[in-house]
Amino acid sequence: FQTEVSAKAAESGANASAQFAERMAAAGGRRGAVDTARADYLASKAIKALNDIVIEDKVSYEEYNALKAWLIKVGNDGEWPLFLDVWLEHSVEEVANAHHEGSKGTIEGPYYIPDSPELPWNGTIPMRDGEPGTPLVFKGQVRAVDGRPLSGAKVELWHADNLGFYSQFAPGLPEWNLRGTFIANEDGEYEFTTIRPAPYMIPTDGACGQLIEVAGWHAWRPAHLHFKISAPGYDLITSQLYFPGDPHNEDDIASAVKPELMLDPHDNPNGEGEIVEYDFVLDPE
Ligand code: MBD
Ligand code: FE
Repeated sequence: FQTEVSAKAAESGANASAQFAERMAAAGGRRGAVDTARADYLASKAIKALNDIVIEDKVSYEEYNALKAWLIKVGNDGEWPLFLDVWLEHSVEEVANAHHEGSKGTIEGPYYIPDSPELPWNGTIPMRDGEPGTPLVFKGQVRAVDGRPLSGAKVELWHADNLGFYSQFAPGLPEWNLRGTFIANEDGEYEFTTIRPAPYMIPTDGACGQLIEVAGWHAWRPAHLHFKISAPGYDLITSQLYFPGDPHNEDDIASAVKPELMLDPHDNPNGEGEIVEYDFVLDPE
C-alpha cells in the first residue's frame, strides 16, 4: 500500500479544514450561533485566561514569539480541526450530552464524512482486496431509552485502516474505504463486517506533532471505530468504541475513552476473525 510513504500532515490537515468549511457552509455558516453578549463574555474570559497565564508564569518574549509562530503554523498546516478535536472537543461533548440517559457518546474528531454508501444487512464495509486487519463482525440493536427497538435507525461507521489512514484525508485510498451506513431492521438490529482497526497515531509532521514533541508527549490514540447513530425524533449519538487491552486506552491523546465505550470481542465461531455485540440507546429529542 502506497499511503505509508506519501501521507503528509499538511495534506490531511488541508482536507480536514476544507471538509469542515464545506459542512459549515451547508449548515448556513452557523450564523447567529453566538450572539453579541455571549461572544463578549466568552472571548473576554478566554483572553483573560491567557493573560493570567502570562502574568502568573512570567511568559517571556521568546515564549510569546514561539507561540505566535506555532499558531501561524497550525493554520498553515490546516491543523485547527486536529488541534481543537484532540484537545478541546471532549469537554464540549461532555457539556452537550450531560443530560442524556441513553448510550454515552464521545468526540467526532476531524475525519467524519456524511452520506457514506448505504450497505445491505449483513454487508461488508467498502475495503480494498486484501485489506490488512482481522475481520470483525459487528452486531447489535438500536433502541429508545423506553426500550422500543428503532427500526430504520441509521448506523454510520468510519475508521482508519491498519496503518492509521482515513479515506478522503490520506492520499491513495478508495473514496469510501472503511466508511459505510447500515440501516437497522424491523427489530432495530444491525449486523455488518469490517476489520479491526489498529492503534492510531495523529499526524506527527505538522504543528500538532511539533507541540507533542516539544512538550515530550505521545501522539497515540487507542484503536477505535467511529459511529453516528440516528433516528427521526431522537438525539443523534456520535460515538467511538474501543478494544480492551489497548496500551493507549488509559492515555488517549484526545481524552475520548470512557468505560461505557469498551467492546468485548470474541473469536467468531462461524467464521474467521472476531465477533462483537454492542447496542445503542437513543434519547428522545
Ligand atoms: C482521529 O482519528 C481521531 O479520532 C481524533 C479524535 C483525532 C485525530 C484523529
Ligand atoms: Fe479517529
